[in-house]
Amino acid sequence: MKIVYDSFHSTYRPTKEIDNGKFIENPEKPERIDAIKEALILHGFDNLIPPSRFPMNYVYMVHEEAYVEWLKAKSSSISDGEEYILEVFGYDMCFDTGTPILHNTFEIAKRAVDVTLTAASIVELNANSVYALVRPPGHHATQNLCGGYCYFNNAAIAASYLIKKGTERIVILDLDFHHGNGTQQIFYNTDFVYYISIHGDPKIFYPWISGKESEVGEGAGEGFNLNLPLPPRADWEKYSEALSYAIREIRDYYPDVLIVSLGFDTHKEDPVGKFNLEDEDYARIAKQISKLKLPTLIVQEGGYNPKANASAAVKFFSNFE
Ligand code: SP5
Ligand code: ZN
Repeated sequence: MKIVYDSFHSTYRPTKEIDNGKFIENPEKPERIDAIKEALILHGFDNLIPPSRFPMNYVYMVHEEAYVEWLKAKSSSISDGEEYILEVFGYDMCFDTGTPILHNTFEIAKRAVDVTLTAASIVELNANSVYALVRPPGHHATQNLCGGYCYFNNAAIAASYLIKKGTERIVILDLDFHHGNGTQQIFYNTDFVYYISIHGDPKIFYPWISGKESEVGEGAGEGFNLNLPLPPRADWEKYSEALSYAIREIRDYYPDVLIVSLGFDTHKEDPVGKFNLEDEDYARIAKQISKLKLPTLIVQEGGYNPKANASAAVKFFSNFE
């Protein structure tokens, strides 16, 4: 397993967000990712690759110029130590109050894109699986809005990169606890990318605005968007039904590359997600995915308990070929 990792992420430390009108601690912290890195190294995964730099045009394949410019200008207007949280919806290009802008948000979000594109470029050269161990996450970021701790949609940018390089069919399998509203939006009307997501039912859980089974894609994309919402406290018994269904869909579609948006906020010890998966279940998930024998790019999304992230990641990658 090749892992692409950039230690620079640890300089990015948002501290707060607004939930229910109150400031709460922001759980999207460096420790989430570093706990995974340390645990994987301890278990013999020592193939850590630093990112190369990629030009901004790959970001522009997914995100609107006005949004990218806004994020850049907003970041540089914030002084070191300050955090800006959305004030005026529709003026600020963010859809929630959980996604602060710091002085280095733009730079760090671009570095996460570089990590993901480096991983994508290795998959392209025929490695069977590569892990982009990144933060901040990406799957909530839409064409022109940040949200859910996400600024640039790492997985969507990787998919667009691979398509530009000649890959014709891609599946993005999103296993984060939350629906990837951004990734769905970006590819909703195209059949190049088939988006499949298993997540907490948006009638109850963030992001609320998307993730229903009835969202199947439109135009050329009709039939290339599959949402599999699950109830609170779903355990392996419930989860595995949805996963088996998703795996069958992927096998039938037979993509050239599989991208997995992997969130460990499905773990029962996660403070944000509300599923009941256990360490051993991540071994089962990995086995089912690697049985597909597809070139696979795994992109880190959520997961907010560093200890649970670490044990889930060790189980996952020890069982992934
Ligand atoms: C990438 C990712 O996992 N983003 C997740 C963002 C989740 N934001 C949490 C929203 C919290 C909702 N709080 C519910 C109200 C209970 N007080
Ligand atoms: Zn999540």
